[in-house]
Amino acid sequence: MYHFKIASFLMVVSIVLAACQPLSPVATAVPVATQVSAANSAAASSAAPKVVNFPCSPNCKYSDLVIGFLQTGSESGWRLANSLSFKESAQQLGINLKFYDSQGDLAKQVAGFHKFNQDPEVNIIVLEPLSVTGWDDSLKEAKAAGKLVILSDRRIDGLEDMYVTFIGADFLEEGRKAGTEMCNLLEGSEKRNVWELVGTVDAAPAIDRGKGFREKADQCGIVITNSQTANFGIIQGKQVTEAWLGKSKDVQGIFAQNDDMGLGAIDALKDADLAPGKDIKIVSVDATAGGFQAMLEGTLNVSVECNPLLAPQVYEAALKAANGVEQPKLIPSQEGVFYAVDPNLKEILAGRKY
Ligand code: GYE
Repeated sequence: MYHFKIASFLMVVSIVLAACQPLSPVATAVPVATQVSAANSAAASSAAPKVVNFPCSPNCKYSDLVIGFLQTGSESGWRLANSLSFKESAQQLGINLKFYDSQGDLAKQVAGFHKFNQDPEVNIIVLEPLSVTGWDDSLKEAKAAGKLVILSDRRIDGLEDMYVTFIGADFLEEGRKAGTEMCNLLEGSEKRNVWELVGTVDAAPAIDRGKGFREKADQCGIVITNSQTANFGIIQGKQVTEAWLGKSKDVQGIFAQNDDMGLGAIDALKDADLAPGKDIKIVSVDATAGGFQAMLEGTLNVSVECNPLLAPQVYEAALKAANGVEQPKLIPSQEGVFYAVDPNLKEILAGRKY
């Protein structure tokens, strides 16, 4: 029940945070400090703006940006840290942020996109997409409305010319790292049956991490004997694992596509009197505080980092876009891998923000 305590705490935080959100997903404005000096806007407005819809261009400042942020929901510890990164950085930089919580519902996220396209105040839209497809109309409408669009956290399929840049992780590489670690952990093992807890269906991290993991797993004789979505959630991670344990205990490893599902699996294994991290090796992705706690406890063996603190890079790209600065289509985030056997794990955790 240990992780349930951690996770319940994280969940309580998320539920409290979610509870603060109005029932129907509406954009909540984050208060800002306005720093626009009259001189700047006067100077900027005399010359033709470099970018349509930005009278201040090419001398825009953060306080000229009104950003409509389309968040996926509050499904995991990673997501909470990611939302906080956007709210806190907006406050620090004086950006007017309209935060939209899609509550894990793609239709609501598309509706939120339309709402921002129609909002005359919004000049930049940041999308963290629940799915890799379904954005053609939203992006066309944004272009017609002169809104600049930035993808954060997750990629979409194609449509590169419809958004400024994508800032986030290489999920395929995260999957490969996880596969390599599971191969190493099962090296001496006679059998290599692995169960996979998959993230939200059609979401880029779920698709790419699974692909990357299989690339490496196939090379070391790992057999994936169960694979099912648990929507990046701890509760579903536990339920899915319990159902599998009800049928068989012939498993040597569990690949959880995020820490939260991994914590759920660990609780299910404990309830079944199995020893997670020992009898059954566990590899997950995110490296959040919850994942670190489990590694320190020895129930999680490895967590591949996925950095949620994307806001500073996204806001920097937004300001450059407003000022007409060309940017690469992909701006990767920096990430590592963390091990339960690392003697410095406690110190590392003490210095982390998530
Ligand atoms: O791994 C998971 C979250 O999109 C990278 O979404 C993100 C993933 C992350 O729910 O914890």
